[in-house]
Amino acid sequence: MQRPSGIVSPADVETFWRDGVVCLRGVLAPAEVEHLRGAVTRQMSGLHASRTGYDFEALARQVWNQGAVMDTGQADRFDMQRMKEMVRADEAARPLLEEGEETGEGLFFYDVAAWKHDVGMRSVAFDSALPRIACDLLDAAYVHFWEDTTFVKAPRTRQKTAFHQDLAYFQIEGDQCVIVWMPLDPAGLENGVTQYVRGSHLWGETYAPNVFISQTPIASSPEKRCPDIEGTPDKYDIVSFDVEPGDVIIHHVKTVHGAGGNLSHSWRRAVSFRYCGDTVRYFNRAGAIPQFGVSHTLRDGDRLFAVDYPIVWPRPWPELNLAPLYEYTRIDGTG
Ligand SMILES: O=C(O)CCC(=O)C(=O)O
Repeated sequence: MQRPSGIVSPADVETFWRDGVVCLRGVLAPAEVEHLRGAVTRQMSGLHASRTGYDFEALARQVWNQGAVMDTGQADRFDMQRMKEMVRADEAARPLLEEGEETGEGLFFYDVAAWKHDVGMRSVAFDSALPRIACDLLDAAYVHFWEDTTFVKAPRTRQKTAFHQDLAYFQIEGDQCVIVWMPLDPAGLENGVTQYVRGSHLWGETYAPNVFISQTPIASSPEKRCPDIEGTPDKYDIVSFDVEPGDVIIHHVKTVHGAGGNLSHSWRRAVSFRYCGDTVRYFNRAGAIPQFGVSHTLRDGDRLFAVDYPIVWPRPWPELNLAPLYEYTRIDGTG
């Protein structure tokens, strides 16, 4: 049944703050799921020409292969050669692969910031029930949209997503921030649904970003390495949910999480949205992953008032659709 727009129950709020993660069923309408699928299909179609799209499984093969020259096509958001050197220099690094035969058919597609050019993605990010849900969970006065990220694992993808904490990936200070993970296909452990370390948002730690395909921390981050969750899973209270398109899993920005590969015959497409509340401040932290196409001039400590981080809840009036207003916003800051 469709959840009434934007309503989270007190039990949902309690679960979120206790566990650092909550699964809400039937939040997105079928048409909204279709918008996301369309956006992801367009992103994937452009992989070879894209500046922001990567196949992390192919890159992982190159990282572990001594001779390989890193080939990222047109994508220039990460210095992959540097990343390869970082992983090589890390004595604890190991490939994070599901056991099984290497078929070469896998694909771990990663892309960001489709909201800037894809009205379907933008309409779900801005005009679905999600902004209000984020605002209610965070008990925020208002919420900004920070960014969308796409994570697709094709059938026969062995590459796992290394466990990590999101906070130090972002140029923010404060933890009034949620990440909404939306499956576009039925997802469970067999095809790589996300897994969360329950209560890890309360550990009082900030962990360095890692490179997703290995636990190797980004060298420029001053934060400590995330514990080896994959290597010692029994030590942790790891939770996951079997989900259908339309369901959403929302985690706190400090909740440690990761995902398996996808050895099943079905796709595991997912989009993830990040929302920040009013107490979050801009912080250009060392080691954070550079954002694509931002034009702001925010300084550390500033509130997130910038065209790059639209306020998406509350709306000037509840029925106003915000997505069309951003058609006219140039993302490169020149117009
Ligand atoms: O889908 C995945 O593999 C990872 C998702 C994730 O890390 C996130 O949404 O923050």
